[in-house]
Amino acid sequence: MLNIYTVPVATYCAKLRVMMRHKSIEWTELPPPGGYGSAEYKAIVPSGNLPAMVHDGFMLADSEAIAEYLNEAFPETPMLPETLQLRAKAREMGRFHDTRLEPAVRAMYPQVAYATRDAEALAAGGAIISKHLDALDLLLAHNPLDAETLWLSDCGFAVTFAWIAAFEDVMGLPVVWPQSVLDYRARLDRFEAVEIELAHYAPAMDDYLQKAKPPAQ
Ligand SMILES: N[C@@H](CCC(=O)N[C@@H](CS)C(=O)NCC(=O)O)C(=O)O
Repeated sequence: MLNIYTVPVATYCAKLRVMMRHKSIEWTELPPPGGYGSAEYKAIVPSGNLPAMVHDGFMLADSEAIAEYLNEAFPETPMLPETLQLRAKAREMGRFHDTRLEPAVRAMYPQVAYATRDAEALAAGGAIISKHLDALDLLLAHNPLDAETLWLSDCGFAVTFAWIAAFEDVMGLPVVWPQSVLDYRARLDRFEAVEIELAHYAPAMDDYLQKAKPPAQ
């Protein structure tokens, strides 16, 4: 039995759901018992982080550790390349997402609420995200991974691109997308697992983004 602890809006659980859908893994989603950061939850997941997993009694936290574990535990439809060097390149992309692009997008969460939004912070955040998208443009230009396959490293990008686009839409986040990144996003969105997950995730994103709207006159 595979239990995933999460909350509906969690980006990194959406990332995991993309991979679990792609590999046809069945899972049960649970809220952290006692709430996020509670002593009750830390008794199960000592770091208190989300997402976390318990698979047949084995607990693991951190989406990338979980994704790699599940990729091996459920070997059908492998999502890491066969050779040492290509696997390393896939991990390089995944780390770029988890440690650079997504944290820059997450840094914009405090700007979502219309009432307390700071125009300068929004502009500065957009510039940082654009800088990371430029770096991704270069990474993609040298990316040796087969473009017809959905890799572990693709799952986070598919979700984070949806957040960047939503932030552009609801709060005018100023972002410049290199054409190669737009093409990459379109390519990811064509995978069924990505399409299904983004449709499933949209209501949680919409709920979170309600506070971005100006008050009704
Ligand atoms: N790199 C982590 C990031 C996950 C993450 O940021 N989770 C948030 C909730 S959405 C969290 O647990 N924050 C509290 C903390 O880091 O202590 C992963 O991939 O799992």
